[in-house]
Amino acid sequence: MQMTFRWYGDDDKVTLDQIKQIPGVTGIVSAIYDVPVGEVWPMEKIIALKKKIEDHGLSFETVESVPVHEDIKMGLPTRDRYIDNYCENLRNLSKTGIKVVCYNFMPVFDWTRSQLDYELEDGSTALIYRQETVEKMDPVKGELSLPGWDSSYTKEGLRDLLNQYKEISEEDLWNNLKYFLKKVIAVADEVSIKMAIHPDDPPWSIFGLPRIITSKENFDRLINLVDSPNNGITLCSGSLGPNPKNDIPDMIRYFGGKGRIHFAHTRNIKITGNKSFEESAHRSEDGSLDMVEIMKAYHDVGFDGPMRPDHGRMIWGETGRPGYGLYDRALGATYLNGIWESLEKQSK
Ligand code: DNO
Repeated sequence: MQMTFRWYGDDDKVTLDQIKQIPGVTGIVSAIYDVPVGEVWPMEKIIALKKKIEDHGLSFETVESVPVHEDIKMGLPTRDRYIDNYCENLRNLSKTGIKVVCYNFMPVFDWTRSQLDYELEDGSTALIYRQETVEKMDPVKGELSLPGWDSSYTKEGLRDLLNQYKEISEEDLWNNLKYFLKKVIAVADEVSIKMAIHPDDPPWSIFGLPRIITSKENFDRLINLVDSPNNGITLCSGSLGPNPKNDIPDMIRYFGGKGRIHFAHTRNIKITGNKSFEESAHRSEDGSLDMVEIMKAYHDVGFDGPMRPDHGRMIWGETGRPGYGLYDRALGATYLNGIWESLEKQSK
């Protein structure tokens, strides 16, 4: 396992100098953020990003994410151009030493929360999701808390997009994913890039949109759409965890045993009701997931890919990008590294 940390580039309040000082963090996960979704990332931008990271003594082998254009998810005739661009990105990334590419296939909205600054008992703030609040929200009116969303849509653009999705069923989305993967995995095979789909967060439909990457069964269907070792997953415990039916250690053993987990997002959540949860601190005691069992499953399957701590709370007065401050994620990385060290020693 290689412990990594997500960095949003020069606009990130958290600096590479700070990340470098977190014990045991040796790699950066990043992306090119100023190119519109669906376009080709200029090679010089990729090279400059890699150089900056490596100049800080950190490695850069995982991209999160190369986003998938909505026309691909909707299966529009224009999708082929965007798929060609996607393949071009993979070729370019592989030339600069990238080994893993994370992406998602969530229609319109990436990860979604009902509040970004909910105050927990200890005075820290966290992101939370309450189904009853989300049900009352109208995304077109801009009432959503969308930390990870492409906010470039106008109100009209968003309304049109949501209307277009009314015609698209879960099965349509599966077909569109298959069409995408057939072309993209062929290139991934050619250039040795491991594709790692991120599960839908939360793992159920929101605003009536189809969502399919939500469970063990669906991950299994995904890896069989195109049967290549490069067609794999990002196992995100915090995205899958809000559904108590998702047995995360079992999924790690199953997909890790098949060599299909290419990237691990490891964080805890606390289930607070039906389809409701808070993003807790990483420790098992603070949330609903057993983090030792999760790390043990990774250890048992010999996971040797990149892992990162995931969303942190805001603590010690820190302000910044929701979920992506420095302090709590650094504590998370250290906690996970501690469990890993203990597992390593016990297995010798
Ligand atoms: C949230 C992230 C997601 C993830 C994308 C992958 O914090 O895990 O936004 O990067 O879904 O494409």
